[in-house]
Amino acid sequence: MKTLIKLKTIAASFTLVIGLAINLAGVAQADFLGVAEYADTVSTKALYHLNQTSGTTANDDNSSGRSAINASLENSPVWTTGVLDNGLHFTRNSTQRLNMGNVLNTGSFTLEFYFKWDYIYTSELGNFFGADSTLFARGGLITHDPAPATAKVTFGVRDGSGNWRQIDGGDTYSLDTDWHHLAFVREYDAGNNQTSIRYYLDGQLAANTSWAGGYWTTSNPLIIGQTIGGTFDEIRLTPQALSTFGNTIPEPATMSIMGLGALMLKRRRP
Ligand SMILES: [Ca+2]
Repeated sequence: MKTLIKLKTIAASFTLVIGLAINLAGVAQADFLGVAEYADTVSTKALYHLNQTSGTTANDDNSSGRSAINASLENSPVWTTGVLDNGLHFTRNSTQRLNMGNVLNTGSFTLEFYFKWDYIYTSELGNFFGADSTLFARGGLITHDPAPATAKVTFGVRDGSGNWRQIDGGDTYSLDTDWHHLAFVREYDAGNNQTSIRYYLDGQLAANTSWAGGYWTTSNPLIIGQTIGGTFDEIRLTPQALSTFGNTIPEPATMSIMGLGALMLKRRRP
């Protein structure tokens, strides 16, 4: 009996070690999966679930009763499987894009989406989004590791003098070819005349900077895609600076340690 108990203890310890290893891997990878679509609210600017299968309009979910801002598919991006139901795919180095119109016209905003990068060539980079001509705000991939296929994300906006203020993904090659949640935030504090920009990967702050003064304004449309290759889903624009994003959970590897922990607790009961 003693031997059996000991074996059980060893087995439990072994399970713990394996579990921790899986958990650490999960933290390092930090993937998050969407578990539910965002609910539209009156404080949302635009929300695209991208669940259509055809057509050249991405319908804004304005079920809260606010005015709809439907977006236009230009140059034939392709409806495909997303992270939650359907999504929209853009071919690398093409002109395929989603035109959201003049929507980046608030001092503070949060643009977020799920993205699954097509890794095909080592030179494959590009913008997630941008505002045409003056490019007053943009986010994309600037460099990536040769192998495995991981890339560094950049986010920049022009300050009040027109100079670029840019953050580069916390100097880590953090984006791989799994689904990820990305959020780009500009916050303008009118009382202190201070502007901040932040980039979040899978709900975690990855890079930020701030400066005294304001920001460059534009009436150009917000364009999603156009150069980058990959699939977008669940695009949401909020005219506020968000720091939490609601509907994300740890990837299954991280969830597994929670399951293992629960199992261990159960087994330790007399
Ligand atoms: Ca979707």
